[in-house]
Amino acid sequence: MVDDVTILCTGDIHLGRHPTRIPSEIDGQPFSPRTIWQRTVQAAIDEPVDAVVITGDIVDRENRYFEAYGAFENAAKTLDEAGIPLIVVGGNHDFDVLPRMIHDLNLDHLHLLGEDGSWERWTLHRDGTPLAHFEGWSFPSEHILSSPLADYDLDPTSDDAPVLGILHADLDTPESDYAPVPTSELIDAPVDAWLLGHIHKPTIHRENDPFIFYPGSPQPLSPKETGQHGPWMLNATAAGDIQPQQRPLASIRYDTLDVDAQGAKDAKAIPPRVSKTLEEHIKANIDTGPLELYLPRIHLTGRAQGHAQIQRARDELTHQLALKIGTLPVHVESLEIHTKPAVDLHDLAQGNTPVASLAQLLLDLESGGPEAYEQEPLVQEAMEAMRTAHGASTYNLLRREGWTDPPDREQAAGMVKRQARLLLDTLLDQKEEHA
Ligand SMILES: [Mn+2]
Repeated sequence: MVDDVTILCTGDIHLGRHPTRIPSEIDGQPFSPRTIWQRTVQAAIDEPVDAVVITGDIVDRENRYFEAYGAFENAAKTLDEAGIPLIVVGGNHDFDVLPRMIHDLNLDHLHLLGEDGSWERWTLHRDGTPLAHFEGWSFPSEHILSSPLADYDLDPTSDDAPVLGILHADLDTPESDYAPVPTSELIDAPVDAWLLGHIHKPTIHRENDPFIFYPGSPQPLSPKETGQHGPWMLNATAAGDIQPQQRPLASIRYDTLDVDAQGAKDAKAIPPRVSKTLEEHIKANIDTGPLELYLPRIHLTGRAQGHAQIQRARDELTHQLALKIGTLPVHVESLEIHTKPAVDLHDLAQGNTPVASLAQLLLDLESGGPEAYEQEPLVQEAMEAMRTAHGASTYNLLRREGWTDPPDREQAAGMVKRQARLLLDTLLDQKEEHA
């Protein structure tokens, strides 16, 4: 009978990258992933855990020679001095720099597994008895088009200690350039738990036989990475059962929240509604412990008489929406107006006026039926214009970083609808003013 083993696990730290959309008036330095890496190491020592595991992309590709090296090194040395093993694999971002960093560091308790794309096992012992086996594979190059499990060739273990697989890979995404792996291959391998990297959103895919999960990035890095982030405490029994518990060590959090603007008469009505929704949401769903900044994206929904005015006041509103809830600073990262004017399109579509044409356009587009084809030339024209804008050299960097995709038909139709709504409501406002 072997003892339980406790592991602190995280992935995708991306040292050198900074979380996006932090307001410029705030010092971004304390929000760098390096701070959370230091917190993670401190948590490992305080517990203390039997090992720390990182599932790849420790260092961000874009900034690997600058701050990343030192940020990794200092905390790794602290861990080494505490005698806690650190077990890592390389991902698509750090396949080349990580092996070099680790060889230079030359620490006793730091283990890079599966260098050059071969499977490798390292066994943790306590008093001469195996406590856990760690099996890992590292990216040998930036792009890997096939499943690394095809090369799994390790001999079976001959004791009771749990086997933990560590792999940077893209689960159930066959067309991926980043080591596509089907869940079935992970299930078939003689491994009790799979600790994966690459996806930044923390996700448990399978509770047991085997346990499969992405710990996610310990600090979220963009508004797409919503929800709670932080490293995970994993308790593994000899039978290979895993008890996972996330430690919410991240200092920022992104979320997307709907705020009901139903019946709002003007822009003034919005801030109190946003504050109320935020307050309730934070109280009910968020462990604010180590959080130092909350960056929600707000979707305003509902039918509002003040729709056009709210739309025009968007920038102003976004700035007004910096507040504190309890002691937590909150900055609305962006405000998206999805409100609809409080009108009946069928009534408005009667007659031969600009308002009637716009109302008919909206009815056609929203019907999704054959009527929508009537408006197809307009949608195509909008798409062409959006693609031209997207292709402008100004956006070269964004495109290269993969932060922006060329607009598709659906986005063009959405844009036409939003603009038609806006125009319709503006015309109605003017009518009201003249009346
Ligand atoms: Mn990756």
